[in-house]
Amino acid sequence: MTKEHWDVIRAEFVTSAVRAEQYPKPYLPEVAFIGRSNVGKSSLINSVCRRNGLARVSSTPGKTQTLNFYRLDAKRKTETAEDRTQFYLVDLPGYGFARTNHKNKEQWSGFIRNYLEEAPNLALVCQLIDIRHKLMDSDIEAYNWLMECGLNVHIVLTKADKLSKNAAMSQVAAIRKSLGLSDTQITAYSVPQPAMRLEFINRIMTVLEAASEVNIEN
Ligand SMILES: Nc1nc2c(ncn2[C@@H]2O[C@H](COP(=O)(O)OP(=O)(O)OP(=O)(O)O)[C@@H](O)[C@H]2O)c(=O)[nH]1
Ligand SMILES: [Mg+2]
Repeated sequence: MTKEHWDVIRAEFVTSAVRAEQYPKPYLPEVAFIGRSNVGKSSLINSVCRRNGLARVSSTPGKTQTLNFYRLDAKRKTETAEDRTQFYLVDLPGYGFARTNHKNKEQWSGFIRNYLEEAPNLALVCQLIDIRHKLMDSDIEAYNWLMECGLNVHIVLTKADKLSKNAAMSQVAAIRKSLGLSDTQITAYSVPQPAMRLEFINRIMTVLEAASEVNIEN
């Protein structure tokens, strides 16, 4: 990372929502995290924000039950100035047990679908997949549906510490190929390995800047 990288310097929980009128104001660009239950969405938010306990984590699937909005302040030092901006991270309930779990099915056909299909400020969806597993039908279904919605998607392969470095790299290559992604649309991530954090934050910021979504002040 160069001196000019972005870092997240502040994060706070703003609100939980299940209906559009509960989405927070002021509107800011949003980055949503989706993936199977237990894949590590809430843990990734805590890692990006460097705040354990900001988003609730559990070893039991189904912990997150609402759309949870976190407001982040990001900063970048350039040679002549200091840039600052704000955006929301949005933690979503997991998918994957929708077929067997009535409540999860209702959430996915209801407020989660509404949010992803209609959110006008949604600049990027990070779809998380456990690096140890092959793509599951529910992952492929979700990915195809996000594409149909015309959303920008970045794939994050979580729990990279559970594999050797070589095995992790092979998984990145295999999933990249199956989904037909470019190099910049997929990253591996591991919460206990903080070296990946800035790389990931800067991938997000590149997308937000390219979409001219962020209001950069200096
Ligand atoms: N080893 C390892 N464990 C992780 C990592 N990320 C998350 N976990 C563990 O995975 C489990 C699930 O994490 P959560 O962050 O609650 O997962 P979630 O996707 O938010 O789950 P739901 O809210 O139920 O959909 C917890 O036991 C975490 O400690 C990681 O990078 N490495
Ligand atoms: Mg969660």
